Amino acid sequence: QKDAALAAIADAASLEALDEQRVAALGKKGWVSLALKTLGQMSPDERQAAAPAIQAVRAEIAEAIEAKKASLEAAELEAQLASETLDLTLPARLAPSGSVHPVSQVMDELAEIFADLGFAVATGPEIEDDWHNFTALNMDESHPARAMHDTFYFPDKAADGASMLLRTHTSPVQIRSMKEQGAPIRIIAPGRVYRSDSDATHTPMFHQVEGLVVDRDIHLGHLKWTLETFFKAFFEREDITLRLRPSYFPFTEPSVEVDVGYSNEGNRRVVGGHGDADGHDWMELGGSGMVNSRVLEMAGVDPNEFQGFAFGLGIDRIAMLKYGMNDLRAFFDGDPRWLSHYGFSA
Ligand code: FA5
Repeated sequence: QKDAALAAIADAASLEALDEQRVAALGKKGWVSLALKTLGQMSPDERQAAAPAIQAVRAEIAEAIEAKKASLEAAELEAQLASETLDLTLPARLAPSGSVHPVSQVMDELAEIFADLGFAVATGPEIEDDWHNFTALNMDESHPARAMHDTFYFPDKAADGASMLLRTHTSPVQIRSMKEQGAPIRIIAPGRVYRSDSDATHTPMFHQVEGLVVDRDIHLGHLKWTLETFFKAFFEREDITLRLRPSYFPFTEPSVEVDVGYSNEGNRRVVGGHGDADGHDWMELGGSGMVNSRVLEMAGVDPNEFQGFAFGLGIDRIAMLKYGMNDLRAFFDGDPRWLSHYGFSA
């Protein structure tokens, strides 16, 4: 019986099976326990002869059970560890990741290019007063050009009586920078501007980058060179063609509108080549000109000593051209699918 029990213990496949064997041998009604009970009915001599053998069997069975129990527990732990192991060779699931918005990307790029040309970055408030946005730029209260800006005004005036508005262009930063730093000066001012305006190429909030260079002996040639050099670097092509078209802004004289030549490839506009060539056209990117001497005066710079040029480019239009996007409004819908379509997110 002992050998059969030891074999069954050795064969127990689980802790439960092992416990059944323990009960069968060492439990109250187990065969080892019953054998021990028979000792009570024996004479002292008989008992002395039989007891050691039965005790030894009990010890042997108990020891076998303990040993088997330890090995079953070790195997169970092993199995658990194996099933809970991380497989580090599995490819990781990609978490959705954010990305830089194309407009921010363009602002970074253009700041870098202009930095190489010696321009510092200047900023001004988006909530601006009437004087900086209009009057100091040679648009007094009755100036008809004010009407073209579709201005968002605040209903209440500032404490000093100034009309407050959302700046309609980055040009007020020209005034603030000249008042702060005087001349000579060489800055760009990228930022948000606001006009009550919306269609495929106009949004109520958009971005401009202002440029201002004031020094001695500055002329239109410097303006043209600067814009041409910038566009070549920005669009990464040598065949950029600029057209400076006579125009009018109250704060520049003479004024020129800046057009760039492009071709249509499918429904995508690609910058490059002469706008008058077959299959080409011109796209207006911004306004510019020689800073009006009245503006220099109002900003505290002596127009007899200094001249300057200024430009204001639509950053969103430039971004559309660079990345082949068609509708300006999609820029500000915040749809991640749109961003990823243009390769801007993971
Ligand atoms: C101006 O805002 C002048 N301040 C530019 C300037 C600066 C001229 C310095 C001379 C010297 P304009 O209103 O044309 O000009 O706007 C300039 C550019 O901003 C436009 O050519 C266009 O690219 C962009 N723009 C204008 N309105 C919108 C709009 N609603 N949405 C997107 N881009 C616009």
